Amino acid sequence: MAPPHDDKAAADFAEDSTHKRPISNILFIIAMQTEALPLVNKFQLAEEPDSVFPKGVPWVRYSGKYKHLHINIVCPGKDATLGVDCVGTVSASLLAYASVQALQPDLIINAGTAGGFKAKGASIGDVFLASDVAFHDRRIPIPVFDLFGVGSRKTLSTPNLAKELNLKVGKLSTGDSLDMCPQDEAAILANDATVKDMEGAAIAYVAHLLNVPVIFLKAVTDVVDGDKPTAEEFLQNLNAVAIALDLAATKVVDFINGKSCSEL
Ligand code: FMC
Repeated sequence: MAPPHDDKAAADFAEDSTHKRPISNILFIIAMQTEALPLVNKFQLAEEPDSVFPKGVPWVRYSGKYKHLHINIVCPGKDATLGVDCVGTVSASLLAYASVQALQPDLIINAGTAGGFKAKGASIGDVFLASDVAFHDRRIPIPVFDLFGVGSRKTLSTPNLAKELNLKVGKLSTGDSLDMCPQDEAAILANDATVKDMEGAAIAYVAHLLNVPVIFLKAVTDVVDGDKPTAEEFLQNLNAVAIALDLAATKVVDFINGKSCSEL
């Protein structure tokens, strides 16, 4: 059943029997290979050459067993022409859709880096669990279409996970740019976001369409309301923060092992 939109949906979700079954199949969706590889090594996953994906796409899948869990990590891979990771909402949505169809996960984890707002308590290296996701660059100033554009959703409620692992919890805002123009800034403020990324809300949309619970683990590589240029700070911190992210993701998986969604 879908990640709930509101309190009633959340209550229905908690009642759903699939929600009470132990989780056995986890799908990580990770935008950048630098973010994914430490986790691939940690779980001793193997790259799957017999791809479940259409021929010719750059998407990469690693899979294996860790404790009682089947784990798949999928990445959008490198752009065929430019050789860089296919970051952003378009690749993330396509990959999420194809992966869920092929792999039928019990739970999706979107793990990745993000910009953080120090005014909302974020610092470099913090790992956040997102309580809510929304878009900040889909401006449609027509009644109701405006709300569709923002696409605000609650994520799967995971109070025990947040408490046990001492993770910070905050709202995540998604857009297709690394930088932030004044309109995006106003929308991020309206979304009350602590962290911003380029994939989260798109993956939440697909997860909702296909009725799969999803959680978001976002590690802060750059302080958006700080004084350093974002791109420079992002590149400087990417490797170190990827390690922090992967440590947190490992603890999350260890916590999930043997539990159902309703116990998170
Ligand atoms: N703004 C938006 N995205 C990011 C960010 C920021 N300040 N820092 N790190 C990211 C994430 C995005 O989700 C992309 O996958 C990648 O890192 C940057 O291209």
